[in-house]
Amino acid sequence: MPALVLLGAQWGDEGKGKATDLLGGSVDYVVRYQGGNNAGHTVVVGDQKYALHLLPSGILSPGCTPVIGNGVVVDPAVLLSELSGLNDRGVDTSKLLISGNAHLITPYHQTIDKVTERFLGSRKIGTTGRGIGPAYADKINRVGIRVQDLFDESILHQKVEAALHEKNQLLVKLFNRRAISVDQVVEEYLGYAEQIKDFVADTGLILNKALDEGKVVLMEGGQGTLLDVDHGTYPFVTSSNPTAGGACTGSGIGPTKISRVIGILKAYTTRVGAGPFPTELFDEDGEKLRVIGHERGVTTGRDRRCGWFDAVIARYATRVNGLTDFFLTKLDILTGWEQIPVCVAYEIDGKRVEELPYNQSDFHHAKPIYEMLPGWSEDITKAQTFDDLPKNARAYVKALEEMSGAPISAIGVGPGRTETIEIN
Ligand code: 2SA
Ligand code: GDP
Ligand code: MG
Repeated sequence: MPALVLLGAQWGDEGKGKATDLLGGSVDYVVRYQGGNNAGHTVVVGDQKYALHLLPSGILSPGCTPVIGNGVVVDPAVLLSELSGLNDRGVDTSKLLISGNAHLITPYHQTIDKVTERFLGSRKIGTTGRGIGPAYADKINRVGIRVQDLFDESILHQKVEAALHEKNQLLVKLFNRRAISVDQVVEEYLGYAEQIKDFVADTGLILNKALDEGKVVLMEGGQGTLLDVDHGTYPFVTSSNPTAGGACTGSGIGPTKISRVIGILKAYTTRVGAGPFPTELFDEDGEKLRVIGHERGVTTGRDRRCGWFDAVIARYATRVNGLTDFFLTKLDILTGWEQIPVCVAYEIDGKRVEELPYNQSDFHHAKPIYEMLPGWSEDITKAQTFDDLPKNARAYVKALEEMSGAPISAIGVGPGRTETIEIN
């Protein structure tokens, strides 16, 4: 089992943090390959709850080296505060490695993120406001600042100046804001250089050498498949590739090294931010899922939109990621419904559609076609094996597996590490 990928199969918040932590004890490296501190990955260890944003969830597994790959956008202020928060709680963070090629988020990216959203008004994306999109835009536009640039003052100055040239005009003329001072940004960022220099490395080389030595590398995705800038519900997406291909470009590990791609799949569906969501519920069932499932953004505290399981999306995730298996999470939240609707296809303009429509307008018009599955009322949070689950819960899992196109290898019945059923 050389390299494996773990990613969100829906719109994020499927329980990737818990799943990564579960595997953390049996892998040598955990790598974040995209996104930044827009992510909110929750890990519950005993009575301790951790919310990780930028750091890989593997940082909580003592034998594991956490890595921030080249595909991540790093806000150094957030990085340092997350590290000190963990240190205060007794977590050893000294093994962290950060790619020198990762791009930096700066305060001007956050400003642009927020003013752009305001400017879009009702067409806004509902971003986390962390500067993620503008930082990736600069990367693609070749005016980004990389971690390695922090260690050469003159280069840093030149690059910040180049990056701010157009932005300041935009801020002043279009958004009626004050121009941002190049010197101030440079001074602030030079201050971070000293504090992070010991973590910075050629992570692509280190990871490939480790794989050659037979070590195991887990790549942990942020957000989810439907938030992918290429394969998601564009423009209502994040600005990176959470899908499996992103694991290669964002870590420097080639596809032939990857033997397993796990999709984390919630037993129902949630979304935070704007954009189409065919199975979204606006009734008391939706409210019940939100309350019982504690569906609230880990980074922004926003309420998540909730809906029934959508098998069209799950099949799509299997296809675009080449998934080998799924971890099904939060099955316990569905306890107590007499019947559970599952979306098996869409109706678009009077026609039944089995595949995710690639045309965005079609997706906006898609109406879910539901099949009703019988529910269960027994408490399942203590179940340790598949056979411990009530008959209808087993049937629900089997039905989802059949519809989703890949085997389910683990089932979450609670937030804790041990509240997991592993299936061989
Ligand atoms: P951005 O900030 O540019 O990445 O926002 C673009 C869209 O991506 C969504 N997005 C997320 N969706 C689910 N979970 C995320 N992480 C946090 C969490 C979210 C939070 O774990 O709860 O706290 O609000 C995440 N990050 C980005 C975002 O909502 C936009 O739709
Ligand atoms: P991530 O972004 O994919 O890591 O997911 P989040 O941490 O944003 O949201 C998932 C939430 O569900 C967290 O509060 C987890 O602790 C919790 N969770 C994960 N798996 C399970 C499960 O099987 N059952 C229950 N009840 N909670 C779970
Ligand atoms: Mg999350």
